[in-house]
Amino acid sequence: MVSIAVIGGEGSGRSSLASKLGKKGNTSDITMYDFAKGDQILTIIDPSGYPASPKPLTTALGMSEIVLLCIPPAGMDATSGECVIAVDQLGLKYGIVVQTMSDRSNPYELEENANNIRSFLQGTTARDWDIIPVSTTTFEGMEQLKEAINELDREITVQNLITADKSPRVIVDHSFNVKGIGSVILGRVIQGTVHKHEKLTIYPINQEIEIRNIQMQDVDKKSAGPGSRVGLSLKGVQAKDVDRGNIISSNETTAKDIELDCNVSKFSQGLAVGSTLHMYVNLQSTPVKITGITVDGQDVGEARAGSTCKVSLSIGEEVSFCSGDMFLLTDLNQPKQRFIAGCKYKI
Ligand SMILES: Nc1nc2c(ncn2[C@@H]2O[C@H](COP(=O)(O)OP(=O)(O)OP(=O)(O)O)[C@@H](O)[C@H]2O)c(=O)[nH]1
Ligand SMILES: [Mg+2]
Repeated sequence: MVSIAVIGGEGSGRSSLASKLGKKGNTSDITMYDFAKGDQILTIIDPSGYPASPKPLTTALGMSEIVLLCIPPAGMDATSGECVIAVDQLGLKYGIVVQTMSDRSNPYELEENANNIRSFLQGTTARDWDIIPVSTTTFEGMEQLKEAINELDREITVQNLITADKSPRVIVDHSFNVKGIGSVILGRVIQGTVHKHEKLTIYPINQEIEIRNIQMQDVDKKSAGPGSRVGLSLKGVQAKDVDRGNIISSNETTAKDIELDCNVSKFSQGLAVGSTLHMYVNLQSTPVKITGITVDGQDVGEARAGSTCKVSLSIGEEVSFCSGDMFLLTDLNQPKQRFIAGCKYKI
């Protein structure tokens, strides 16, 4: 069971690829596709509202373990560059570059593009990703792509098991009321294992809940381990009070003012005290104001592109997170590259 974000620039073939990997389901600013055959279960997420807004991209990435980066025959552009920067700042390691619409290309162009892609990915978390030419019209490369996804899926499953005994964390991506059942959320277990009848808290609204029932692929389960996509029915909270980005857990930090360790992107204008940015953490999203920057313990007014610093942020609303979670700082007014910094919270 693995979740896959299909990302890339406008018209890069994302939706065509997603629709060949699974069956279309829920649509909002992201579109979900499902595939289930035997014990292979894939959830594919197309950030349909990107690049107009960066939020669908951060949502899709926040919901996924594998990234498919779509690059059309025209090659990389500013938007695919922005996608790579987001992947790198979030520290995402598992992915594949898909050279889409390969039927419209030729071996020389594909090879030249692959070389350009490899050089752009150097020094990023995507540096070792396979590059696979795929056509959704002739199906060239589809089998190879599916095999590469399976291989990553196996690797991720092994990694996930390491966290199975940690305290559970479920990131909510949908919530609704079901007649006769009550509040139901859809989400992903990103750590630990959730059990039926377990009592946990939903953050940041800080509401105690009990897990009444667990479903995976519409089948009732007693528990769900790390990496599972789950539907949970909850006692103790109303669906209307639950938002995308809420976290079901036993131990989150909730704050409005925080200090983060920050890597400022070399493809940015840097950071400045007093500026207002947008912050994404897991599936939460909120405006933030930079109230302070320190470099080597010294207060400074600015941090240069490509540098590291500590930033103090005043957040528009309470957010919940754990040590090690990745935060993205975004400048929505930048015309080309909006992801300014990747940050980490350390206790
Ligand atoms: N020949 C060919 N055309 C393709 C292929 N994949 C996509 N296309 C076409 O390319 C165009 C863009 O594909 P989409 O899948 O809509 O791309 P997208 O990235 O979802 O585009 P937006 O959501 O509009 O940004 C469409 O007209 C597709 O029919 C392919 O493998 N071969
Ligand atoms: Mg699309």
